[in-house]
Amino acid sequence: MELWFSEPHTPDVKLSIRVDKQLYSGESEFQRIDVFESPEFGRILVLDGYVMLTEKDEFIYHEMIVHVPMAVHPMVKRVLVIGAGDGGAVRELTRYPEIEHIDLVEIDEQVIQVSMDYLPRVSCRLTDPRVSIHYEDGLKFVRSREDEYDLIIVDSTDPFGPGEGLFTKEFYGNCYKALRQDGIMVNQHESPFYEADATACMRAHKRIVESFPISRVYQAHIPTYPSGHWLFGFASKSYHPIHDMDAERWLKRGIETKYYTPKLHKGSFCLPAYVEKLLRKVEVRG
Ligand code: AG3
Repeated sequence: MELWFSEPHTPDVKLSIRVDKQLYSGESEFQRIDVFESPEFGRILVLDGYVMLTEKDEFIYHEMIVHVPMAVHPMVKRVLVIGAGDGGAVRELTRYPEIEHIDLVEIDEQVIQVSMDYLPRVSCRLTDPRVSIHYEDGLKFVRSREDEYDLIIVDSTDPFGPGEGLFTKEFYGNCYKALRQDGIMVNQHESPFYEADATACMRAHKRIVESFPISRVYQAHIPTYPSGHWLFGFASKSYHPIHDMDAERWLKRGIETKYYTPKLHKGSFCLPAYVEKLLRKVEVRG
């Protein structure tokens, strides 16, 4: 008998991955959590039916959400990570010795537990002494923070369900306030390709543009996400994502990556014409 996991990407398109077995299935207070084992992608973490990561391609997402801002900001000491209970973003962050403290805010304790139990290659640095885990709603957590972080990473789910609040104007405004005067915020920005995702993407971009003086979008190819073409947002109070990126400084650290390179960093901000057009539509301040 063949077992397949499918995620609908639109009402008319789905991605199916053959699985050997289901390793975990549970219902938390917030969502359904599943873990599968598959021959092509290794283990797969699924929340409410949506692929969050697979062992085979998670390096792309996690390297791009972490190393891009880290190569721009000259001295990151305090980081806030919102969502990301799988620990992938934290794993990449802990490779930087200059980072002194990481607050990880995850609403769902069960996601962290399941990742620790079934995804050790991703969650392996959640026990780093610099990491404090808070089981809280990210939206509420940032409300009370001011002038505290050099970098905020918003590693949310899609803009519905528990992650919805992490795409609001209020949230981005509070992130701005929680950042120091030269802070950077990066967020997972959905895909520009299918209509519903593109709408979410434009909505998020509009709100970020209204909240930060510098706001750019960059891209990566993530095979298991809808359309495979994924965007990230780079929002900043003072640093420019390309002009302030110091390739030499980053390379000197000797961090070994599988996807990210300073050269790719620059290229990732060069967007296809149709994506530029989509974003431009909402960039007019008003
Ligand atoms: N968070 C963003 C996943 C979005 C995927 N969407 C989908 N499959 N429809 C990933 C969390 C990784 N730390």
